[in-house]
Amino acid sequence: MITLALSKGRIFEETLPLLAAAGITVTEDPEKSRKLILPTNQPDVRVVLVRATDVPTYVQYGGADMGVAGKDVLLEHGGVGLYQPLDLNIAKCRMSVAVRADFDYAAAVHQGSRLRVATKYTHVARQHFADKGMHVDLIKLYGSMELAPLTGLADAIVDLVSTGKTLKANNLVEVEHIMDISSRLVVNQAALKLKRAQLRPMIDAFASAIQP
Ligand code: PRT
Ligand code: MG
Repeated sequence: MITLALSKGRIFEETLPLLAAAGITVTEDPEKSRKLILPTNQPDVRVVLVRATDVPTYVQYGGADMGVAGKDVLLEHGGVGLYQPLDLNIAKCRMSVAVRADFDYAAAVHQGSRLRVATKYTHVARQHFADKGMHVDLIKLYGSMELAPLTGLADAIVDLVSTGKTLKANNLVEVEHIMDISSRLVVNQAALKLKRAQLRPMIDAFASAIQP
């Protein structure tokens, strides 16, 4: 049995064409079903639905043989024990620093002010500001980062941006682009050895279907 860990929503949707290239069709709709284990047209392949941030953990400990996770999630997880053979070029976005539209970020940086930064991505944020030689106080949040500058919780946020509509709707502006983000295929290293005959052709099929 091959178990593939996916998160509901954009990662699930955007992984479907790659699965199709490997001849795999998920036979139940996760938005309609309450099942957490979804069967496929291949009796020896199943999909488990987990939170996006839990995908690397499932694969690391062998709860799943493979999974699809955002670079953001992998950088925070650390990638220990994971083989990352492919950038699938899906669920693309960027990680950015954003502030309230009326906040003069450039001046604050120039003056060396100690900024409060709220984010779910503390590892990436710490590295980014350390590289710039900036002193920041990081505040860990688990969601709705956009609210932090609006309520005075923080001066800035580090968050993912795709269309920019969420920032705009909350009167925030992007002031720094930290990195581009896409999702990767992650494989359990032991599974790759033990189930190589099944996994290798799937990985190759995914590779052949990656859109530029
Ligand atoms: O939503 P949930 O709390 O369950 O978990 P999650 O947010 O970790 O999962 P999900 O499915 O939303 O995201 C999975 C992966 O998709 C992330 O790890 C990213 O790699 C990738 N991805 C791509 C995004 C976005 N685009 C994105 N726009 N993840 C989140 N967003 C959010 C962003 O955080 C912000 O709140 O969408 C909002 C901004 O979108 P725009 O279009 O308004 O700019
Ligand atoms: Mg989300």
